[in-house]
Amino acid sequence: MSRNKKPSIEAGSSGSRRAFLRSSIAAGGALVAGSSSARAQSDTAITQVQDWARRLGKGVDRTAYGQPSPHEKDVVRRHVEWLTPSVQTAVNFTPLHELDGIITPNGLCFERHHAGVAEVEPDKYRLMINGLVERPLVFTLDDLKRFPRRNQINFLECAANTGMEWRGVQLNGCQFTHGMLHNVMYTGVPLRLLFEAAGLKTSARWVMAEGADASAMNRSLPMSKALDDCMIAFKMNGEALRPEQGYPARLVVPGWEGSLWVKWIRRLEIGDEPWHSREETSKYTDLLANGKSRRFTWEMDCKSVITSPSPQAPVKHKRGQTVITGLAWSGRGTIARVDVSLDGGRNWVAARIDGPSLDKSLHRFYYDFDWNGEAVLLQSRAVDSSGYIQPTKAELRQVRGTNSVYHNNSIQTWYLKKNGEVENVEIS
Ligand SMILES: Nc1nc2c(c(=O)[nH]1)N[C@H]1C(S)=C(S)[C@@H](COP(=O)(O)O)O[C@H]1N2
Ligand SMILES: [Mo]
Repeated sequence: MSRNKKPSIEAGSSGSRRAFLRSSIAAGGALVAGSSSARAQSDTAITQVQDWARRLGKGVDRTAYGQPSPHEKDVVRRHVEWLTPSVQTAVNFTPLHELDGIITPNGLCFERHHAGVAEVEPDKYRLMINGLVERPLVFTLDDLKRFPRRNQINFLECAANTGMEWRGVQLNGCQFTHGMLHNVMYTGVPLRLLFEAAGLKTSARWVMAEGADASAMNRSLPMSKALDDCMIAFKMNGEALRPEQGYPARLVVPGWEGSLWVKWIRRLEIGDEPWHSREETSKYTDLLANGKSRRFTWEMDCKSVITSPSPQAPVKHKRGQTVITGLAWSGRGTIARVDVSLDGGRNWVAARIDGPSLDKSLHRFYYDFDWNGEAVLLQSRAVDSSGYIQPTKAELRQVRGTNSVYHNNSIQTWYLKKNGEVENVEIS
């Protein structure tokens, strides 16, 4: 499947590159002003009074939940037909190419279920803490809402995100290659407070988090992480969790792989060793080149992707001022810098990070450039606050082989063609 495309693109020296950038900024301004002034003389969309200004607008909606403009009807989650044999053991993908900033709107957060969306009744919702505790406890939702709350913005990435690209290029669009990712502000109760209420025994080392859905999805979590920054969330971006995201409550495990973020959470059992459940043995382990499996790859490595231009977000103009934008994130902290390459990784220029730089949260970056209309091999490379540099696909394969599905955090290449179309390619 891999297509080793290597259009010949000149790699300029850094001196001439600086000169190019300087002149391109000036030229970019002129180009935009040029096309805009042509428009000012001939464009009836600005000279004529439009229909929407001739009559009163639609009245205030007095009851309903607000919806996006009908013109945005294509901004939706999508799935890949061959990937999901049933709608219950399924995944869909966040339309990253349509979004900006760092927050994922609730209705666009990708979903991953092992047994469909559990329809939990909030009145009958219960969370139990048992095992190595002084006082086993059962909380209602109202009980949980009486504990002191915390707000935090965190990304959730499924370990399988970009997994289909391990062996070669497969999917044309960052929605499909990178869209098992969302970034949400959660409101909830720190696990530490709930465990204090139950009283941990001195032998308490591990937590088993179990969901109320039919898969009873469960994972083992080390106590140190649980006490550090995990919480039971009941709100996302200010409103109640969506059913798809675990209504009425889910586990938040900042920076760690998505399968640990148990939805519809019903039980936290405290133990002194891990449980080695299905989702941490036969699944969510990494098969290495020597046939051995790596277990407990919890932290999500530093990663980035250009979200536009990208295969689903082609460039519509012929040349001139162009916004390159994307996302960068790391399970180990914040993003220190993002570099962008226009020539498949030979030369790099620093991108501009804009918006909040928060721990274990998506970061938004921009690179504003003057496109000369020629083919470009676009890449982004992130460096996190621990100093870790996002690897190339070749570097990752050297260490991990090609048997893996999970934890592919390699640099993505988009081939921007002269006609503005963008294709997913791999360069060697
Ligand atoms: N109870 C339960 N929790 C679950 C799952 C599940 O199937 N059941 N899927 C897990 C996986 S594999 C991922 S990647 C995330 C996905 O979270 P999302 O659906 O909010 O995107 O939830 C995790 N929590
Ligand atoms: Mo996942």
